Amino acid sequence: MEIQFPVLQVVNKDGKLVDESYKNEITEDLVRTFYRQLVCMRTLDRKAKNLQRQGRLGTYPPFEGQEAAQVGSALALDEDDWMFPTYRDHAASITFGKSYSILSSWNGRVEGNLPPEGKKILPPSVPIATQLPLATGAAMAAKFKGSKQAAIAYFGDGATSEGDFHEGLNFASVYQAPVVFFNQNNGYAISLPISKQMNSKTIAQKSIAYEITGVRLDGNDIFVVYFETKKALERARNGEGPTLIEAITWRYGAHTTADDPTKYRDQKESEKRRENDPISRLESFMKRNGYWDDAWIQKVHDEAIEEIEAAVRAMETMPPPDVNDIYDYIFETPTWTIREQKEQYMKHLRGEE
Ligand SMILES: Cc1ncc(C[n+]2csc(CCOP(=O)(O)OP(=O)(O)O)c2C)c(N)n1
Repeated sequence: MEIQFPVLQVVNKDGKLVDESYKNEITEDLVRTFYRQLVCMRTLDRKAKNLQRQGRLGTYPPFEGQEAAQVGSALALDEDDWMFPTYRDHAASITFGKSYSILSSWNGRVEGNLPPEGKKILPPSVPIATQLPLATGAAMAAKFKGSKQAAIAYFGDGATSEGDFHEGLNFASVYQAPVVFFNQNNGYAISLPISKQMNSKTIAQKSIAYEITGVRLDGNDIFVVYFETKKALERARNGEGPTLIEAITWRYGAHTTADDPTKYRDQKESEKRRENDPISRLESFMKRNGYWDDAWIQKVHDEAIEEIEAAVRAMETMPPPDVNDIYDYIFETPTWTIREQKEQYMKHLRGEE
C-alpha cells in the first residue's frame, strides 16, 4: 500500500527558500529569534554533556541535531498553552519559558522539575508515551471550559508503539481535543532503528486511523516546523481537532550519556547527517538573504556561553537537597508503603539500622 505524506520544507538544506508563500512572514526579528535560541540550546546541550563526563551531572539525554524541531514548535505556542515534554525536550521547555534549572533535574533535584510561575510546562516525562493521554486530557479540559488554550505533547518514534500513543490519539480524535502531537522521528529508540520499530512507512500516516490531520515535515528546517505547528495550533483552537506532526530529524549523539551509539549505529551516518544540520541551514539562509551580521553573530555566541555558564554556577551553588524530597513528591498524601520506606531510610541515615 502506498500512502503518501510528502516531507514539507520551507528552507532546504542549502538555505534556499523553497516555499515562496511564506516570504512575507519571514521577518528579521523572527530569523534572529530562531538563531539566538538555536545557538543557546546547542551551547546548553554540549555543556551538559561535558558536565556529565566531568562527574558534575548525572545521566543526560542529549538533543543535539533536534534543536530546530524543539525550538520551532515551542515558539509557535501561545503563552497560555500546555506543554508535555519528554526527557529529551529541554530545548522546547526552555524556549517556552522554563529556566535552566531544568539541568538540576539530572542531579536528582526536584527544583529542576517545577514549572515556572504561570506556565503550564509539565516535568519531563520518562515513562514513554504516558504524556500523550495527559496532553489530551488537558486539551479536553481546556475545551470544556471554553478557553482558547491548546496542548502540545512531544514524543519520539519509539513512543508510537506504546498503547498510550493510541489511547491519546483516539480520545483526542473522539473529543476533537485541541492538542498537537509533536513527534520527533530521530530514527532510533535507544538502539532500535525505526525499521524494526514499525512496519508503517511513516508516522504521519497513523493519523488516518484516527481521522485527524497528519503532517510530515523536515524537522531540521525551523521555518517549516514553526509555520506548520502554528497552523496545527490554530486548527486546534478553531475546533478543527488534533494534529499529528512527524518531524524528521536525527540525534547526533548517544541516546543518553549511559550508552555508546557506535555499538548499534554507524557513526559515519551521523556525521553525514550533519549536512542537514538545523543551525548550518539557518546560517546559509541568513547569508543568502542579507540577515548575516558578523558582529551580531559573535554577540549571540558570546551571550549564549555567558548565559549557560551562569546557569551552571547557579546549579552548582544550590544548597544541598533535602533528603525528604525523595519521598515527598510522589503522591500528595503518601501511601503507607512510601511512609514505611521513608521511616526506614531515615533510621538508616541516623545510624539506627
Ligand atoms: C514505558 C517505558 N518503557 C521503556 C522505557 C525505557 N526507555 C527509555 S527511552 C526509550 C526509547 C524511547 O525512544 P523514542 O520514543 O524514539 O524517543 P527518543 O529517546 O529517541 O527521543 C525506552 C524504551 C521507558 N522509559 N518507559
